[in-house]
Amino acid sequence: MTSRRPRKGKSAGPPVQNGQLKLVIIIASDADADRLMKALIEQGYPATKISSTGGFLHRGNATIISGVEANEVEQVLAMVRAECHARTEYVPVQTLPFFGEGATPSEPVEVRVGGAIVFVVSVERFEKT
Ligand code: 2BA
Repeated sequence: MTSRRPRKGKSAGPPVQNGQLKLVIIIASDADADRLMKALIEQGYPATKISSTGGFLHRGNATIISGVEANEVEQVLAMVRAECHARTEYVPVQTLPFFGEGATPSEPVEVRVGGAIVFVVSVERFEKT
């Protein structure tokens, strides 16, 4: 994979417009997100990690946002696929939001954990002040 570094001259100049800039929003488990952050920064991609919480499992996860050029999105997605692996886990049904609607308390429920949820959105305007 080709490295993107160094990111010279990005802090100056006019705002980027016309959809050339994409915001990649990645929701991942904390462990996967730490590795992904390290990989992104090593490869020269800007990234911000925000602590977040999954609505279903109520577990802490991480949301990474990375603003990149449109032609860099696929490289970022490749890194996400390399670092974030989905697996299944059994969780006690009592911890889930639907507990009480006919579920048997003793039955653990299989859920997908890890992996990543990714949104790619066009950025209307980017400005650094
Ligand atoms: P959670 O909402 O805590 O969901 C954790 C995992 O539980 C999900 O993994 C999914 O496998 C399962 N799950 C979620 N809702 C379910 C339901 N109604 N019934 C059965 N199983 C359910 P992922 O799909 O990989 O999602 C991981 C985390 O990504 C989510 O954590 C949430 O924080 C975020 N996420 C997923 N889809 C999203 C979306 N469309 N918009 C915003 N955030 C999303």
